Amino acid sequence: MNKNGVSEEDVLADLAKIKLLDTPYERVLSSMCTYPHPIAASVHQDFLETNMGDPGLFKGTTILEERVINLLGKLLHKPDACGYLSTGGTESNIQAIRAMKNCSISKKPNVVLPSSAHFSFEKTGNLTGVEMRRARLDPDLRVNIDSVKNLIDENTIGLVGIAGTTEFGQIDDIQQLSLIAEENDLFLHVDAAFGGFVIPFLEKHYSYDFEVEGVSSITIDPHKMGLSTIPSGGLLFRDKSLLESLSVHTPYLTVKTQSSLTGTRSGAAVAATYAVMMHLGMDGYKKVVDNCMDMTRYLVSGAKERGFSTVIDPVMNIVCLKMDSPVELQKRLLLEYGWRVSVTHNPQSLRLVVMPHLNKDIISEFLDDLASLA
Ligand code: 0PR
Repeated sequence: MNKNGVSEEDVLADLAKIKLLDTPYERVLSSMCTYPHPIAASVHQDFLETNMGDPGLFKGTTILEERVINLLGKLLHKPDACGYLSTGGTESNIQAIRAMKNCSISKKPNVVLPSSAHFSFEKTGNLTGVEMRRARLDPDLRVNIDSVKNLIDENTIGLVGIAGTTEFGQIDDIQQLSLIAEENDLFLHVDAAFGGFVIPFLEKHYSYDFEVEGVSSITIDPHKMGLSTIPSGGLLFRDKSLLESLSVHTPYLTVKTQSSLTGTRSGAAVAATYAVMMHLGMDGYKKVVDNCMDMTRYLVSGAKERGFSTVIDPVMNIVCLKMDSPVELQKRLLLEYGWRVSVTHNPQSLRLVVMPHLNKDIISEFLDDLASLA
């Protein structure tokens, strides 16, 4: 740091220049995040100093968190679910597995999860010491139920299902997983980090949340399709005992225990999440998802017209185009046109996430650029 401070004007000019290096979302088809809704952005600003790590000091913001958990619980068919707002899907997944471990007696615990599970479960395994056993997928990229059954042994403490896989946007058969969990007396965690704000608003009904009896916990991220500010992740439990198993004593705080992984925690994101969920309501989110699905269909038909085909018919707003060497194309799309796309490896494809920051003009331009290179 300099001895003398720099003028506010100079600092802001410096920041504005550096921010130009960030990719504007209008060129991004690889992200599961987007511009926060304006109400979330402005409320975030109003609550910047609040800290959910010491809730006794911020009683108002704590009420907002309780309300958000209630709103998320209603969205997931369990208004009395308990939980908290985390920093995102990674923290929620870590905590869900940690809770399973804390409520089990096995000395060498393992969890069976789809091989499509997000890489946060690799971190989870490393941190918790719980072995992550990856079940293979069916051709439609949902987890293979026999493979899950075969991996269960006397040290298995739980299962994981994904409702909106990161790469392909596929939804595992949560009802089947629930039956296996109940038969074997296992916990079942559903990772709906992305899908949680999409699936309830799709035309087709999927049973994937607390509506399914065996589901014990759910990850759902407001900072993805919930249009809230970063960091806003959700972790909800059916039973209090799982959440309580995460609590530690906090001798010098305004409260006696804390269950979150982080200590100091953003109340701004809590307030922002409350604001956007209240403001949009079910109808507002339905419009957001309808728009994304409309753009998804537009992208798929445009891609097909240009000779491409999809790995699966998109279930949600993620499109994967079959490709022999997607990495090469990914590089050229960036270098020649400035597009950010991602790739999948198994099977190989060019992966496009159709977020609310896109529109049909952007998609048409992208498709023309793609066709010119392929
Ligand atoms: N679970 C699922 C199903 C996810 O898709 C993700 C993230 C997580 C958990 C972890 O969530 P956090 O990143 O909030 O901890 N999925 C995206 C990914 O890793 C996140 C992302 C967002 C990636 C924006 C890129 C990006 O620009 O691919």
